Amino acid sequence: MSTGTLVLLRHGESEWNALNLFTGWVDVHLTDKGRAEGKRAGELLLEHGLLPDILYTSLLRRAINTANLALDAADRHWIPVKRDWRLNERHYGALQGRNKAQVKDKYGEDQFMLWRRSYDTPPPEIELGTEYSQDGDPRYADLESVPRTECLLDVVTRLIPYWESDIASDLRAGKTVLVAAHGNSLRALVKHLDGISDADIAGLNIPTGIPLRYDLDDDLKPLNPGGTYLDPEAAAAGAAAVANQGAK
Ligand code: DG2
Repeated sequence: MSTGTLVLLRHGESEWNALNLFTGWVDVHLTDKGRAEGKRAGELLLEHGLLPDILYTSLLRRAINTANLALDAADRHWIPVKRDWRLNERHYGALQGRNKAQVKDKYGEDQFMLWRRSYDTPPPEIELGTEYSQDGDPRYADLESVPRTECLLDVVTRLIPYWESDIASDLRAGKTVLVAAHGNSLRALVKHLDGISDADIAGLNIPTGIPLRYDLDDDLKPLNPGGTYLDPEAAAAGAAAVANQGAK
């Protein structure tokens, strides 16, 4: 049996993406634009004959709802779903709920980029019991402790074992696998797939709502390194907008 196909999808624009706020594990809704992006993602899947056999999502509604809209548009709303916290966005610590441009102005470009894009420097920890912390949230009841901040290395550390134990098995079984997740959880996965260095991953930004296809060999190494966006022009514009998010 030949190896399946992987499709990565960052959720459509969220309310906090639109407000330029650090989001992390805060469970915000999609905007109308984000919902339209979800539907368009499904139309792209259909146009390219990329019909998912199984969906993986985080536990956050922006990824869950984007995937539902996409699968509905692709007539694949009925496929099995697996949801796991390990696909969640990276926990943005005490930055959750804060405006990106204001954080950049207050702490300077270097510190802002260190928190946002360095591989191993997490933002300051969020205080337990505050508005945007997730302690006590029932969806994380099985975790030994809910993160209070994470850097990208932490996301790689939690996500890759799940990739190996679950997602990779479905790909080895020849399935078309849709993974609906987030800017940084998908950066962690792409880093692993494409073997991107700790330094170079800083320059990689993932646009909202555009499916990214990976064809994989038997060792699950990409036959198309970097993947192939189903709408490359929109993806380039979207990635540039993400890179520029501190500027607004
Ligand atoms: C964004 C990513 O995550 O932000 O948490 O603010 O994909 O869930 O909207 P998403 C957030 P950056 O790391 O690009 O600033």
